[in-house]
Amino acid sequence: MTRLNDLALSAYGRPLADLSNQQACSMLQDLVKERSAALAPTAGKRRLYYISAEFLLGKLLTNNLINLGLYEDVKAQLEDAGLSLSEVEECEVEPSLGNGGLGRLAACFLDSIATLGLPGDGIGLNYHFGLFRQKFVQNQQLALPDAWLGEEDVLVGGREAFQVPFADFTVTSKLYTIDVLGYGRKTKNRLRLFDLVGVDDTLVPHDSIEFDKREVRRNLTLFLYPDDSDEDGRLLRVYQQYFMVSNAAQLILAEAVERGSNLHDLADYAVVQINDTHPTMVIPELIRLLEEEHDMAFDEAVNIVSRMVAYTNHTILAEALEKWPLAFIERVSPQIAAIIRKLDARIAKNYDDPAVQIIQDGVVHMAHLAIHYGISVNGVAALHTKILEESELSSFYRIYPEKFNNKTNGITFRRWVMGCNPPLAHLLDTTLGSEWRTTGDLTGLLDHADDQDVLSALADVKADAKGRMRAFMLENQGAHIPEDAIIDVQVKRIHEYKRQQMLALYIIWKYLDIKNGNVPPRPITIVFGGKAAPAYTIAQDIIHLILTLSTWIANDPDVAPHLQVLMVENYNVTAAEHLIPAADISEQISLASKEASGTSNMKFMLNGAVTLCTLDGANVEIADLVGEGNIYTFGASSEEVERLYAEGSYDARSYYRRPGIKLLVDFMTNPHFIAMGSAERLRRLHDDVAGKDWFMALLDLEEYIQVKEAVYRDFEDRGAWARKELVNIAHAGTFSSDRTIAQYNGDIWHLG
Ligand code: 26M
Repeated sequence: MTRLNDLALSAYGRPLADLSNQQACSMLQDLVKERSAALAPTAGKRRLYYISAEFLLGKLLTNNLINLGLYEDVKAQLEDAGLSLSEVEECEVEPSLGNGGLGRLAACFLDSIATLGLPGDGIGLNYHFGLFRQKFVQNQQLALPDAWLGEEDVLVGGREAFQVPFADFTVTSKLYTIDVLGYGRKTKNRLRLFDLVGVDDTLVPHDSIEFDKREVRRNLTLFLYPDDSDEDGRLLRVYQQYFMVSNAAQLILAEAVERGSNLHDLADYAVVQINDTHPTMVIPELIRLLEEEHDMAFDEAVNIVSRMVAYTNHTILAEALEKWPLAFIERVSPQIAAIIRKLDARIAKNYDDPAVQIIQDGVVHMAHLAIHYGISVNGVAALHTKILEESELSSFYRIYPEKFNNKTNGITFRRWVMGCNPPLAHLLDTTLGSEWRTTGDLTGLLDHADDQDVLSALADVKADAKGRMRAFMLENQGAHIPEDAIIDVQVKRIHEYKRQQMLALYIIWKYLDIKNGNVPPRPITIVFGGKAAPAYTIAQDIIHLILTLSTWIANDPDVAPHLQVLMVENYNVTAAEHLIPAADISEQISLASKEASGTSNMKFMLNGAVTLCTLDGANVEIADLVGEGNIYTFGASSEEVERLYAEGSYDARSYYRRPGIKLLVDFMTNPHFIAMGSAERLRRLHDDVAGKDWFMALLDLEEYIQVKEAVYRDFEDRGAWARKELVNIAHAGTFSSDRTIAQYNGDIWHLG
């Protein structure tokens, strides 16, 4: 392999040992670029296009070095020169082109598609500002623009691509490419990111994410999900979506023709996976292009497109199921609106169930369009798919049972163990041999469940990860974590259904219990991380509660030595890579039925955390695999929850009135506590939890407290805990995204 020292001499005229971290970082990025430029694109007649409004990539350097097989060698050479790869990679800015689970899933999928050698590319938008950067000021979230592009150099190409016709004007797009490498593969795939020619970054001030939303011709690709709390923002989203799918459709047709398609056989050349409903307009856009630009009859175009599009559903939350007023679509593209009307008319003619119409009261239901005119609809965990079939989408399931299928989510082991936890990867190699790196099979560990050497090596791996995490928290925000603390983590977007507020109520309980003299045997550090949508008031209030509790407890000398509450600032993929390997306990406490799958649950498990969870999403599958004794479950079942909603019979007040619960909820508004924070936020959250509690935190709170106490007690039996860790890792292979992608390919895509 290349001598990095020679590279340094030729690039900077200095030996490797004299490079700054920044210089070493750019040099390695160039090396990766050169290596990947030499790889040929994965070939195949039929190609997958994974269209997604989000790709939450995270830093790319380590991942690319791993996939190119250069990682160990580069690390060693850097170390010989007195540099450290982890410090070098800190210079890289992470592309945060996603909000959370759905965007990170897309990134894991690209890695697996390339690793399996399947011909498939991602298509999305080149947002100039990724998900906002989160700062904490006065214990509240401040949202700042994330100008990742200014500093980054991962994009190649940037060629003018297509014309996109909007109602009142036509724009030109620019196409950027990020190479996607597979693990140990000689071919590559690509992430195609479309940008707008003429986009104007100066519309965004440097200290705020507000901008003029009406200037579409200059702002179209500036932001990932501009705030959609007002009409201008929502209209801009429709513009973005149409821009994304028009480019996607034009690219798909051009490439199919290049590979020899006559377009009548397009479905043999391309298959499109639409990631949630955001790219659904690709259906009418493909039809439009086949009709208008390629003289195809409408019926034939509809027929072809309906055989090449598949839809993934990621949520049952009504507010996240996209519905656009037809009038909006009309303003963006009258042709698309006209095609949607025709597609709707066919459905209206054939089915009289009002629940399956595409246009209802002038509103377009994007999911309905995708289901009627696609080959497949899948949920992302077994329970989620069952809920889609039996309740949320039951009217569709009755018409098209054959279209429904489950694809339980997965995570790429390259990033979520090899990249973020090299000591664990090494232990797996020495215990099992290195085949797990490609098969994902870790069950061989079960043969070592009582092997004291392996268990103690596992304890060392965890201690090591905790050391790296403590250093990260110190560096990131000056937080000191005690060395022997139990690490209990909830990281994910802040949302009422995920119930960060329930963990906050537990913290209040624990605080009072310690005040009463019940001192835990070792310090407990509870770590939160996550961003709240700027327009989502209650989520902001929850952040404020957590941060205020953090300060309150840190200031109490009776409690601070035993209980610490931290919230990592600007939680992102990089922070996740530091936190997850260090966790002892993985908090997965959504209200049953609401979390479609979850994927951090899988990342924690793979890194040896024990899960504390409700029976929701993929937690159900984790529980089935690891078995009782290796997971802690609590709370109402999804059936109970669905019944409570159906009957409208959940009464938050009746739980609030229980003295043990009232004490905890009212703590939020106790005059001393409130004096530390914002009375407005704390009162609003208090009243919401006590009076409405739409996601039923109070319903499960008492059992949650009991089970959490049991978890902490069990942690003290260090031998038994190490065994639980091992069993969890051993079963994590099921959640490799390589498995998920092999299933998508076998059941839906049929590539290669
Ligand atoms: C919609 C309208 C306006 C603005 C934003 C949105 C929107 C953006 C992202 C709605 C939902 C979005 O993402 C949903 C998401 O991340 N879902 C998660 O998907 C994961 C991968 O399948 C699952 O593991 C999680 O359970 C699910 O919550």
